[in-house]
Amino acid sequence: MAKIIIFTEQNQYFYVYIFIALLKLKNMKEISLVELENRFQEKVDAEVRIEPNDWMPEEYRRTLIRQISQHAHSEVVGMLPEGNWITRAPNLRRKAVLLAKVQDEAGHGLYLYSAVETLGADRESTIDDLHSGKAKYSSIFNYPTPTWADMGAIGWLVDGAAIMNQVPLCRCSYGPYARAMVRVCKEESFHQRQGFEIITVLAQGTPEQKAMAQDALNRFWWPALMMFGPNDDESKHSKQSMKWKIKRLSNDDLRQQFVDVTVPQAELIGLTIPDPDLKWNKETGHYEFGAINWDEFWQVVEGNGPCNHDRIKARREAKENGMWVREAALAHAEKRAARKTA
Ligand code: FAQ
Repeated sequence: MAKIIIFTEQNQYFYVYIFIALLKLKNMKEISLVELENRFQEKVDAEVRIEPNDWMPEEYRRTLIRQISQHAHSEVVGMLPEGNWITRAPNLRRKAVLLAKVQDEAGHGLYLYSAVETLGADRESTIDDLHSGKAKYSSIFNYPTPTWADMGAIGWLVDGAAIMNQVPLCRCSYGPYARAMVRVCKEESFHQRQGFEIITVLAQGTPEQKAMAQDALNRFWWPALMMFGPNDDESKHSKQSMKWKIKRLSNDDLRQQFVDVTVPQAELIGLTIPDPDLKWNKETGHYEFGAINWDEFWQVVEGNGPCNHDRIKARREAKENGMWVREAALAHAEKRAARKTA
């Protein structure tokens, strides 16, 4: 039976008391949230890893889901430009190596999707976000690979840039992401060397082969610099991500490290970096480089790059065409479970 509360002189003190108690409870809740956040930051500052069952701010969780799922999508979409050359590799050794490399990228995607799941996100819906265009993936994979030299340029420059960015991520505050990165970086360093070997062989080959290597460098150099993301003052997530030690180095610092390491490699194999403003600065101990075309970067990120449409179409079709395998596996698992309970 519903009880009607009548506010009388006799019970008014009781309700005032309840009201004050509720206010206190609300305050306590706020204090404890601030306290939880402070304790979390102290842990991060003391380099204690955050694990899936630990308390974490909701925004920290969301930032990790965003970054790790975008990273996973990049690995998987990143199989496509090189996958384009598996059937046309120039010899058996090159074919076997390229096949292994592309399979490694699939593996990286799988570790990363698993890391996303530890944060409570649903793997399939993050993949659907990629297919619907809601989720981003690295801009670099929207450029075409018309020649074999592009396999060299991708390994050398794209995997080279990926390592530069991912080695600091091995010290990310979130345990599952940091641990996945350790294995990923070991494999990426093999990828970088196989790419550098391809490009070196071409650069030392016939004039046509050298021209092919130079052309690949010309096309991939600037997009590789864009991989590190917008300049620090335009990077909306960097400040908070660095405070939480998700990111350990800024976009610009990593880009500079990449330029400093890569320019001497190009010189060593007799190729020219396509940047007339590139020069060594003795005082800073770094290379100065020309202006990046950020307009092009944002166009590609927003879906208007040369291959965005084809890349997403290929991923969508892969899911649709593989659906019967999932359905068959599920039906088989259900049948087995039913047999066990019977
Ligand atoms: N492409 O505030 P920030 C690989 C977006 S793996 C597209 O600076 P943040 C292996 C960014 O998401 C390559 N979008 O963002 C391989 C954000 O948009 P949102 C992938 C980009 O997260 C090799 C907005 O711009 N690696 O190559 C890009 O703090 C060969 C504002 O930017 C990773 O994902 C971009 N390049 O810093 C595979 C590493 N840059 O989300 C196959 C992990 C920025 O607000 C073959 N990720 N954006 O809508 C990271 O380290 C970071 O997420 C950054 C961006 C550094 C990429």
